Amino acid sequence: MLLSGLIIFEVLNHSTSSWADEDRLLSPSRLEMFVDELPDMPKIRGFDVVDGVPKSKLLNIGMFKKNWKFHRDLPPTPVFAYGETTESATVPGPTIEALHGIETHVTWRNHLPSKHILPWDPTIPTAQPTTRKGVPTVVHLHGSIGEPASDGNPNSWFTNAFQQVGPTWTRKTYRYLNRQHPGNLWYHDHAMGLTRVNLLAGLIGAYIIRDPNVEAHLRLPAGDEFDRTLVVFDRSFRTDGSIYMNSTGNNPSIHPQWQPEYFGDAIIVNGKAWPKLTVRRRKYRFRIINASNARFFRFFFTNGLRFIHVGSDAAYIKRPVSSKDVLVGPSEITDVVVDFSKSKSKSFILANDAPYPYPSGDPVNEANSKIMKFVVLDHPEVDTWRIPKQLIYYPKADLADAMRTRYIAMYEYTSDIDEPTHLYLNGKPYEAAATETPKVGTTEVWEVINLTEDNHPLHIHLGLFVALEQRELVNVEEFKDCMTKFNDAIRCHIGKYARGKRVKVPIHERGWKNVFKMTPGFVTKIIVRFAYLHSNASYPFDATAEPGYLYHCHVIMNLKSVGENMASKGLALIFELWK
Ligand SMILES: [Cu+2]
Repeated sequence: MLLSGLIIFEVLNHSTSSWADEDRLLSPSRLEMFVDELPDMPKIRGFDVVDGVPKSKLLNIGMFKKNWKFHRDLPPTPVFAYGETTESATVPGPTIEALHGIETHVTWRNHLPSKHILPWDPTIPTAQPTTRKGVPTVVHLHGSIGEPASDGNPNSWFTNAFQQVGPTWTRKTYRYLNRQHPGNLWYHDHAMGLTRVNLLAGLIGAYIIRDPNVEAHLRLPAGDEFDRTLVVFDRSFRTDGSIYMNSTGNNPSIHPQWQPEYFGDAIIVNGKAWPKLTVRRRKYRFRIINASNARFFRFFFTNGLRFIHVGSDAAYIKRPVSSKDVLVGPSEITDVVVDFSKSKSKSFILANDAPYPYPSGDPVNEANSKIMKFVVLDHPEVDTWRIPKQLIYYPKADLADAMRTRYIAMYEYTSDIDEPTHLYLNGKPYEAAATETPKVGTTEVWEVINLTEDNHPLHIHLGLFVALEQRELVNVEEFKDCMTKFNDAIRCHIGKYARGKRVKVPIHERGWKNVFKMTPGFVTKIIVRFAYLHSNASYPFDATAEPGYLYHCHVIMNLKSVGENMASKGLALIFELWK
């Protein structure tokens, strides 16, 4: 197996002062908060039931251009939306509900027009149809353990009616095995160079794998009313309702349009800006997905109500953990229970205080510090849901089992004007040959060295990992100089530098994850497992097949590359940055 990591990510320039058509930008203060009800996205069952027996199902989900109302007082916004029909397509898309052990097959169909609704930058390696017509798309199911050909490789893109396809495209219908542990996933576009704009346009949606055999006895809040998915992201709008995206790059002479990170001031939950939800005095479960391109959220309730964590990313944690706030990076999922019977106020706000970019960017403002409002009904309720003492335990990763240690360094390169131009993983461009070769069924230690200024959520496809330790680097500039020269953590004596303070992994993030927030100036040790968690079984598919898998930073910018040159038996993981 081989695993090639290359990241090219960049750090942002989110300064609003450089916006050329600022006059057309809608001030978020023009939109009254908490006027729209929180919608629930349509649900699509990923299986059939025949004579009481669940059976595999084929879904047809399209991508459509349509108008979407993000707020009562905002004109309709042109978006790209997932759905079974144009009429039923939504932003975010429908929530797919899959059943453990029953396959869901999806034919993802591109019905998009010949031109994109957002500016994209041709100087970034980008999927480009030879006809120059059509919007390339490809769907990745984040958190899925599945075959490479159904993983949504950035070069497996396709345009409307499959008229044009990318170099690694092989199939119209993706096969999701759903043999993994139950939990929360999400699907989103992953097309080369267009991930950032395709997500901004609306190509995102939730996917839940349920396993009643191991979940029912937990008696966590269940059913449409008490078990809800919240897809949260930030956007800016123009006065005509259209999505605002700066189209002047931060390094105009190098990338005319490319902005390394996107931040919007309006906070959208399930497709509405700052919605409200009336709740009963009882427990609810919220599966919260941060679908922003670059914004971190540190959620908290203004009345001090607590989050009771039951899962992180796609897996349950061992036992519930209570906290006052929760930091959720781009692409991360937090799964919590909130007990509204404990609320001391009739209404309160789910708020955010994470600087952007995180952690050392601008402080939040009036608009982006608010997420949504909760109104609690007066009358007491009999609550049959509970919070069990134990959730689901998956065997721990044992360091002694680790086959080897890899060092993964994130570097940032800047231009003459000190603006970021690109970020590499291990100093290699995206197109470089894969250098690492993990084996299916094994465990490895990765030491992730973040030499950039920003926190970067690292996401690994296929494998799951546990974050063990975060250790600050001392004399980081000296170490960076050496690494920039030699790109070799051992030769640069990493041990001499990785001896600053230790920062503990938050208790609710100590389970198996597929994303972890890599603190700048720190080395984070993770233990990665390439096997099923619940059974320890190896994969029932050839994980070494082309076109491999990626690992990447989930501050969505653009996917900068998936090497064509991964060895034929490679489990190629490539860094992307979600910017
Ligand atoms: Cu993923």
